Amino acid sequence: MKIAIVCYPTFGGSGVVATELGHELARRGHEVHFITYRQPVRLALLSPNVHFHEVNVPEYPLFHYQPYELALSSKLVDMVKLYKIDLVHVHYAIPHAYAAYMAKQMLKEEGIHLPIVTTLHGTDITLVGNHPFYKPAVTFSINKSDVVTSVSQSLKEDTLKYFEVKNDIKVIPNFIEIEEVQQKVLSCKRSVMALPQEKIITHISNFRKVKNIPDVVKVFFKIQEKIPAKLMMVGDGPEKEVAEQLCRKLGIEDKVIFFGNSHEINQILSYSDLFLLPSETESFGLAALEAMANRVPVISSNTGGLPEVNFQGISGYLSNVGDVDNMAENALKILSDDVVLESFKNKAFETALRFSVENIVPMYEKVYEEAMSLQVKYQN
Ligand code: GMT
Repeated sequence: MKIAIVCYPTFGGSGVVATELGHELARRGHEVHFITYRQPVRLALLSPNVHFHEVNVPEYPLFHYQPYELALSSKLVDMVKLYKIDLVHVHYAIPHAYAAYMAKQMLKEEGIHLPIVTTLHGTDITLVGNHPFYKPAVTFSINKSDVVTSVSQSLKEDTLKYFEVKNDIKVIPNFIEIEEVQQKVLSCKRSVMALPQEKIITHISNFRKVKNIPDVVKVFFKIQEKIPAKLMMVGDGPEKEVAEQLCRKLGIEDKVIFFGNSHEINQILSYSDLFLLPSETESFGLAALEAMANRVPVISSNTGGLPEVNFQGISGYLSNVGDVDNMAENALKILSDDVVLESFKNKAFETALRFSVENIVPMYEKVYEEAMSLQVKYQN
């Protein structure tokens, strides 16, 4: 199959999932065309069957806002015609599903049918998408997609709650390439980050408000009062400064390392003992799954799709949003005893195996076949 993938090229989870999906589809023999405004951060272009087409939006003084959707839909039309693309899979509804629908309509004029698969990732539904400014367009483009998927049951329920959705939503959880994780950990040097007796606690995110960054620091503060520990803060965003200030205020700045955005996620996770994700809302929590694949137990909030990934008392623990005392208590339960820690590490890894590419990517292939068969149905 020839598949166009539209996504955000940034460090965010939706772009990472889209990129890893493209890599895996290419490995399975599909021809994959990434269409976005920059090369996605995890995209390996030197792979067979993988192509990247950049969407350019030239600056023009008349435009207060540059019309990205217009440029994207035009690029889609051109690439579909040039490469004879069978289907477009858009990740994150805004504005990708909308642009894909415009492309579909333009192609229809030329007798070309372009099936659209839309994957909802979270904030496109829970935070941004249901804002009154966007809601009619998001509802429209979800309903005009041939197949809609969501990354968790919780996100499916939120979508049905916030939008008048007419089509079925299929839940396809995010996935992890376990083998790749294992290959990347070989060169790790734990001693660079912490002393042998110190436990390593890690948080990875885009440091937005929704991640409850101050709670990460507060939980760590309570942990380090009881056991020797270091905190690795990986990622960048508006709340990073807030976290740095809080660390100084609590007098723990020498125990916290801020990495910024990193291409060495698996290396950092491979020497971590615990992962913290106390988010306000989280449709899935890909970072938690990446941690688990690296044998790192997770202390998270119990919001959104997190209970579908992190299993209470198995891969880690879940607490109510904002309950930093309970999170710290659970963290210490895991970290204070090396036998308990080892058992949680093993179970975190076993849980991650459920989300392996081998288990999940065929679900997307099935969805593509379904979207393509709708095309045949329409033509008949
Ligand atoms: O919030 C983020 O981490 C970024 C955001 C995105 O759109 O890239 O992540 C969303 O999609 C990820 C991949 O499906 C999910 O794992 C995240 O849980 C989800 N974020 C939220 O729901 C807040």
